[in-house]
Amino acid sequence: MTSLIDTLRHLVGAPHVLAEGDLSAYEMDWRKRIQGKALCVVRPGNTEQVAAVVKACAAAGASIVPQGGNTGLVVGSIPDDSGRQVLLSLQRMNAVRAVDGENLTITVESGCVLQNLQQAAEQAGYLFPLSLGSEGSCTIGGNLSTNAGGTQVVRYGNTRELCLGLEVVTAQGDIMQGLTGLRKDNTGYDLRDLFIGSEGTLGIITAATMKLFPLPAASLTAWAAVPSMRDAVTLLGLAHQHLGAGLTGFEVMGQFALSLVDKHYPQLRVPLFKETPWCVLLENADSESEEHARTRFEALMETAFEQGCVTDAVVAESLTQARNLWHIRESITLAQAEEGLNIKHDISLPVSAIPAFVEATDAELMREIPGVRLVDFGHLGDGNLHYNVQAPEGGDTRVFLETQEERVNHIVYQNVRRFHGSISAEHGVGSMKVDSLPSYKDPTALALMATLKRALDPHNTLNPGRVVRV
Ligand code: FAD
Ligand code: 2HG
Ligand code: ZN
Repeated sequence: MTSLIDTLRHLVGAPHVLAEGDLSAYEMDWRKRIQGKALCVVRPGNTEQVAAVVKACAAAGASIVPQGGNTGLVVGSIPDDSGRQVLLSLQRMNAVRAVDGENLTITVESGCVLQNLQQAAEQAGYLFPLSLGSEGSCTIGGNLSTNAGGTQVVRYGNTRELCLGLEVVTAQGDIMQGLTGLRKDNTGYDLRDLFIGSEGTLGIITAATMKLFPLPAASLTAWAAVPSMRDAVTLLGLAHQHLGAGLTGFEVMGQFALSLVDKHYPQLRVPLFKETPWCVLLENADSESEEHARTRFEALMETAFEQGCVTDAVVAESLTQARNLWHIRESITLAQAEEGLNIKHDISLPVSAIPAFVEATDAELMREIPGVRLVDFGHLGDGNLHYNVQAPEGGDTRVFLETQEERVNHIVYQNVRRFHGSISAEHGVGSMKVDSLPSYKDPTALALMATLKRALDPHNTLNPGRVVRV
């Protein structure tokens, strides 16, 4: 294996192959649950180098774990503890290659940090709408590989819907040049969509052509107190009716989730949460004038108050206030991490089933594990809940995970099945759900996934043991 490290140094330059010192930024998962050990971390600077690295690793029989910003939440981007896997970091490949305003596209390398991509789009006068709490460190390659969702999906779709073309290095080290900005192309199988969401198991994404949108002319943000999850769903229906395509975000947050933000970040001044079990954060971004947008927004809130699905509300008066409200929402993950290790779920359900799911699952968990604390929040507009579970107050969180995680997952996943949902809407499968998937995925679909993995990566070089076992 020393000779592989030497070969890699020769291919990408010695300073870009790290084999000693503290590599925990690459080897530990974001949630600090698992620490792996890589043979080395290799940081290629261009697509040809990525291809050469893959060829060298394949020839040496070493497997590769691709990594972007290492913000993934399902342990898919760190090496195992064998000390034999090569961690391939895309971080140096972060250039914006081109902006085509007339075609409304931007072409970027996969290591481009999402926030830098958003800023590049804005500087050119356009919107790149993908938005996640981790946007300061996650990369577009990671977003594509996990088909990330975030807070604008209700209007713009998941990362998949935002992508037109991909450049990919295959498991054999060949370069698939698919960086097209075409919106229509029916020349055969859709390989782009195969790589999107494959979590680094089928190919390494090195660049992408993404869609741009006009910047909205007006944007309104409100924070509403709602008496129940059923009322939150009613409010969502009203928002669709009143705002149409102007509805860009619709997030729900439970009282306990917000109390954690209040506890760990009191300076954020969480509004309204003390008097209500649920809050909703909704956003209306419109191509119409501010005045038109405001009239429609006010009509929505008036109807919601009349119907009783909103009992109180705060409407942001400035961009700064709107940003502060979003910041509170985006801080739930960090506040939960401050509170201690926890169990995460990123489930999806038909929106209509969410109130019954929450009622049934809350009751079952509280009955089975007295004192358990439920951190419910998420992208209600997309039917996607982060149904997270925190140890009882004062309990040892590691012991809680060791003794209760399987049981908690079983209860949650059984209810997801009962209400016709999916066990992962956003974060993917990684290592954390790979052994649960066979119980919840259609067996024919799972067998086809394994067939594809074997066909594209017969030697299991790319991210083995993640998504599907072969
Ligand atoms: P990594 O964590 O480095 O990798 C993720 C997976 O993609 C791994 O399997 C890795 O092997 C693979 N991969 C990475 N880059 C490539 C590449 N170029 N080619 C092939 N495979 C690759 N997720 C959401 O969907 N919605 C959210 O709202 C959201 N909010 C978050 C908030 C916080 C605070 C945090 C910490 C995470 C959040 N996430 C969210 C999860 C995470 O940020 C996303 O999954 C993100 O897309 C991962 O990007 P990354 O660059 O960090 O990828
Ligand atoms: C979010 O929506 C992310 O904020 C993270 O998907 C969710 O912390 C979580 O469970
Ligand atoms: Zn999310």
